[in-house]
Amino acid sequence: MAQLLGINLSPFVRKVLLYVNEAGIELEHDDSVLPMPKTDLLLSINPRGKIPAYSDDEIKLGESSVICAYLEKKHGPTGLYPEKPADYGMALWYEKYMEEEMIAAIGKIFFNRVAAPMMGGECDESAVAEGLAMLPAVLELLEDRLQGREFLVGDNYSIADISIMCPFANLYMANESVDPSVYPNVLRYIQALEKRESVAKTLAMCGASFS
Ligand SMILES: N[C@@H](CCC(=O)N[C@@H](CS)C(=O)NCC(=O)O)C(=O)O
Repeated sequence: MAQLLGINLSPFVRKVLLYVNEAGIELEHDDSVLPMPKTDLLLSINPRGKIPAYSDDEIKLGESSVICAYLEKKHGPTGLYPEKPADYGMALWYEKYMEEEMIAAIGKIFFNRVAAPMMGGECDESAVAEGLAMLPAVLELLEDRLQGREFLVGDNYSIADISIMCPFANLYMANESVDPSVYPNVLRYIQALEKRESVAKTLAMCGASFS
C-alpha cells in the first residue's frame, strides 16, 4: 500500500493529507517520522531527507507538490487541479507562494516557538521577530486576492487552497492569529475552509485548527 512518512506538524505533510482526504485516496501515514535526524528509512525514500516522503510499489518521492501532482496523474482527475490553463497556472503559482514566501515568514515563527523547543533547542527571538516582520506582506497579498472570492482560483476548491491554508495551522500553533480588523477576507476564507469535510477531518487528525 502507498505510504506517506512525516510528522503532521509539518505544513507540507498536512498538504498531502488534505489532498488525499479530499480526493478519497487511501494511504498509510506514518506520523512518527521526523526530518531530523535523517534516518536511513527517510533517506531511502527521499534522498533529500525532507518530509513528506511518499512511496508505493512504483515510485519513491519527496516534495509535497510533486507527490500531489503524481497522485493526481495516478488517481485523478479529482477536480483539484483547475482545467482552464490560466487557473491551472495560478493554482501552481499559489503552491509555490506557500512553499517560499509563506513558509519563509510563518516557518520562522513556528520553528522557533514550537519545533525548536520540542527538539530540546531554544526559541531564537530575533528569528521570530524576522518572521513576524515578513508576515504582513504575505497576508496583504492574500487579503487582496480573496476580496469577493470564496476560493483563491476560479470558483472551486483547488490545490491552491489546499496549499495556502496549510501554514495557517502552524501560525495558530505558534500563538499568532489573523487579525479580523486588518485581514477580514483571510479570516473568512480560512474559517470557511475549516468547515469543509475533508479539511475538518485532516485538521482533527493533525490536532490543528485555524483558531
Ligand atoms: N518543498 C518541500 C519542503 C519540505 C520541507 O522543507 N519539509 C521540512 C519539514 S516542514 C523538512 O523536512 N525539513 C528538514 C530539512 O530541511 O532538512 C515540500 O513541499 O515537500
